[in-house]
Formats: sequence, C-alpha cells, structure tokens
Amino acid sequence: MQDVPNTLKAYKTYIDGQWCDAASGKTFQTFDPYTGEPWALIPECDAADVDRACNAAYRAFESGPWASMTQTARGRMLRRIASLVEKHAEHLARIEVQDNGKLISEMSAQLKYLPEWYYYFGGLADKITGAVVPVDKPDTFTYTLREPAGVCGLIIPWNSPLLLVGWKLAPALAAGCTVVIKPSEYTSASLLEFMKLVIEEAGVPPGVVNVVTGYGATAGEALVTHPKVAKIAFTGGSATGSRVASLAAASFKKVSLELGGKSPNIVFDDCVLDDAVNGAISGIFAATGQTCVAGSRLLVQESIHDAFVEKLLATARTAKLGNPMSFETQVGPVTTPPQYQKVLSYIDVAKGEGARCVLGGGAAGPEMGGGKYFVQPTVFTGVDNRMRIAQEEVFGPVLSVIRFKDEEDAIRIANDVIYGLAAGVWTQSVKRATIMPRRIRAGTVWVNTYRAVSFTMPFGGFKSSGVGRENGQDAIGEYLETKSVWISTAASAGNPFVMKTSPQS
Ligand code: TXE
Repeated sequence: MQDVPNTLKAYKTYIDGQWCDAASGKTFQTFDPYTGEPWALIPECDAADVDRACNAAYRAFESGPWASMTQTARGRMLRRIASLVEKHAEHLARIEVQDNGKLISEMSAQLKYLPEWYYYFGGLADKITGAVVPVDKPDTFTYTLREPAGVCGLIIPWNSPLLLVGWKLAPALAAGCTVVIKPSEYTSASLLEFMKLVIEEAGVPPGVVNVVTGYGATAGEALVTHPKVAKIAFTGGSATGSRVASLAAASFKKVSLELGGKSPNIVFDDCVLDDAVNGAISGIFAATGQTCVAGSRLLVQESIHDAFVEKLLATARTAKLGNPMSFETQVGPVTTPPQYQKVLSYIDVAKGEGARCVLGGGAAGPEMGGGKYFVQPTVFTGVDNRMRIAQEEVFGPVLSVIRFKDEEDAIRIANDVIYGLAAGVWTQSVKRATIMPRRIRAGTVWVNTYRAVSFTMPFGGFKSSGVGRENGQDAIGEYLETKSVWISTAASAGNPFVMKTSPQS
C-alpha cells in the first residue's frame, strides 16, 4: 500500500504472503458513493492471478506451517486475529464508509462486534471431533474424522464487506482450510487494509489467506471454476448465486450461498405500536435498505392499518439524509451507480403498477441533504403481494405496505414469494409469537425485534434465499468433509469376491 502524491491511493493485493499488482498490471478505481469521486486504485486481477492465488492456497493447505499446525494453535491464531480487528475497528469502519457509503454509526458498531466471530470460531477450532462408530461387523474398529474441505473461494458483496468476510473466513480457518477471497469490485479497500493490519500482523502463514481483487465475470468466475478450489462460499444476489452454483456444479464443489430476500415484517393489531414502528423503519431505512434481510414488505393488520401507516410516516419523514461519515446522519447514499438506477427504476415500476406513493418516490438531491446517489426514503401503500414491487428484491429504501386480515392471511402473503431469508412479527400474544415462526418459511424469524444477528445463531435462507448456514456451530460443517476409517482386526481378510455388507461376509 502506498500513497501516490496528488492522485489516488494505490493498493496492492495480497497473494501467497506478498503484496503485488495484478499480473496484467491493470487497475480500476474505487469510488466514494457520497461524493461520487474516485479515491483509490485497486489491482484488476484476472484468471492468471486467481490461478496463482489458488495454487498458493493449495500449497499452504497441503504442506507447510498451516498444514501441520495443531487445532489449538489455529484457535490461538484466530484469537490473535480477533484482537487485531478490535484494535483497528474504527479505522476499518471508516474505510468501509468511504467505499460503500453506509453510516459510520452502523459500520462502527459492526466492526466493533466483528471480533466476536474470530473469538467464537477460534474457540471452536479444537472442538471439531469425529466419533468412534459401532458397526455391525466383528473384528472392526471404525471411526470418523472431520477434515478441512481444502481451498475455499469466498465471494463477498459490497454491503457489509468485512462482516461477511468474517462470517466465512472465521469458520474456514477454524476448520483448517485455506482461502482465496474475492471482494466486490466496489469495496475492495477495507479487505486489503484488513490483510495488512490483521492477517499479516497476526502472522498467518503465506498462502493461507489470499485476495484477488477484480470483477465478477473474470476473477469471480475463474475462482468458481478453478480445479484446486474445493468449496465456494458466496454472498450476493440470487441471479449471480444461481450462476455461481451452476458453474461450481461442473466440478462438484461444495457450495454455500447467502442470497437475496423479500422479507415480510408483520404487524398485528396487538403489537406495541411504537416498537413496531421502530422495527418497520429500521427494517427498511437502516443501511439505506441495502441489506439482504431488509423488511421490504410491511404486512399490517387491516384493523390498525391507517393509524399505523400514519405513525410510520410521521417518523419516516424525520429521517436525516446526509454524509454517512457523520454520526448524525440516518440515511446515506446508495452504494453503487447500478444499484441507484435499479432502486429508482423499481420506484417507477411500483407507480406503474398502481401502488400509492405516500412518502418519497424519487432521487434525493442536495436540497434534501442528499447528493449524487441518494434516494428518498419511500413508502408505497395499497400494494398487492402479486405486484413486482412486492415480489422482487429492490435493495434500497423502498417499503411496500400490504394489508392483511388475520393470521392465515398473513402467513399466506408472507410465504408467497420465491425468497425465504427472514421475517419479523410484532405481537404481544404468546400464541402468535409461537405459531408464526413455525409457519413462516424463512431462515430467521424475529419476534418484537428486527435485524438482530449473532455469531452463535445460524443464519441463512430457505428457497431462493440460499443454501447452507453461516454463524453458530453448524457453520463450521460447511468447511469440513467427513472421512470414515475402517480398520480390520480380523485374522483373515475373508472372501475376496463378496462385498462386506453383512456381519458374515
Ligand atoms: O451483486 P452480485 P450486485 C442483491 C441485490 C442487488 C443485486 C445485484 O438485490 O441489487 O444483488 O447486486 C461477484 N461469478 N444483493 O450486482 O453480482 C461480484 O464481483 C463469480 C444481495 O452487486 O451478486 C461480487 O464480489 N462471482 C446481497 C459478488 O459476486 C461473481 C448483497 C456479489 O455481486 C459473478 C449484494 C460471477 N459470474 C447484492 N458475478 C446480499 N445477499 O446481502 C458477480 N460476482
């Protein structure tokens, strides 16, 4: 990393323990979404760099210090990583804000929380055990080993780069894997800073953690199809996830996918109104709606619909747009120019479908505290769940309010989408609080809260929202293979022409 006087900061990427440029020498610019100005240059890696990174990761996996490190020492290394993230959290948060425009209040809190993932999976590293399994054959000793899957390709989006790296990297390292990380082309800088301040500083051996910065169609696909990669962990859009999964299938790689959502936030008439209003607002306007769990469909029971919408609008109207680097700001810019266009075009789609725009409904210029890539917090009422605005992921500050009659109606509407990532339920009834989570087809259901995550709680999607789970003890299984070991203690090997299926054979 070096500062180029009077120009942009020029980053290098990190492959096999070395700071390097892309083999082609190409770079691309990374932008500050608040100002719209480029601020750094990133190496544009392609298949040649990915090949070098995957070979380095493979060598580190097969031999060398990482391969022979005890599980306990691996755990200690993860805890070292955790304490370095703690030390540099504020700096890393600022880099993330500069690159993705999310609020400093959110990114600061996220980065301060991130060390817990490395502490938690560091603790699990030496608790990965196989089992001695009784089998129905005499004179046989059988057990299972749980071994690291191998080289893992981690593909990361732009909305919460280092958090989503942590969700994958911590369990992958705890399992004993080595990795090649491809960050989003929009937000590579914080990962490169993390490599310098955390991974290199912690003394992680060369080749164990490699980074290939670059575009999805080139660096991303080269990683997904590389023969030395055993597993792909991906977070991003469902269309890209589907392509990644089909490319990975050609070489039978293990795949975990954390994809999009169209999460229902369901408000019953017996809720605590102020809490539900806060939950609805934070579900869609926090992070400018750019979170996979955004509560983008607000299902409101018809008996309180009008009063609830009025209360919601009263609070939503006060949202303060502005510089994401200020702790006062409540809604920041949209992160990428294509995403900005996508959000605006969905607002037009909703208007064209006959939804009623009761707040916002367009770009937010400087006169509103916004700027180049700002969208006004937008609320549509009168939305029918079959409309595109209710079915498709917008990934922006656009809320669709849908009426429902009773529990059955709410469940029908909630489940009537291709996604199943998350849901919220607002009620004081113990019965509803128990029944609704069982009936909603989603990987996470929050009752009387929204957008809560923890390193101990599994996270992932049903249906088109994903495959596999991150976080919690189950996550480590995504980075392991199970091996069955059979040791015969019999005096003779038996009949060579008969498969050993029965106790007699
Ligand atoms: O994501 P992509 P995009 C959703 C959201 C958003 C939409 C598109 O709806 O509007 O996805 O966003 C890499 N092979 N989410 O285009 O394409 C890419 O370089 C291998 C939800 O930014 O999914 C980046 O590193 N890799 C989401 C990563 O995939 C490829 C977060 C994600 O990019 C690739 C972000 C390819 N062919 C967007 N093409 C969430 N679940 O939180 C791209 N990539």
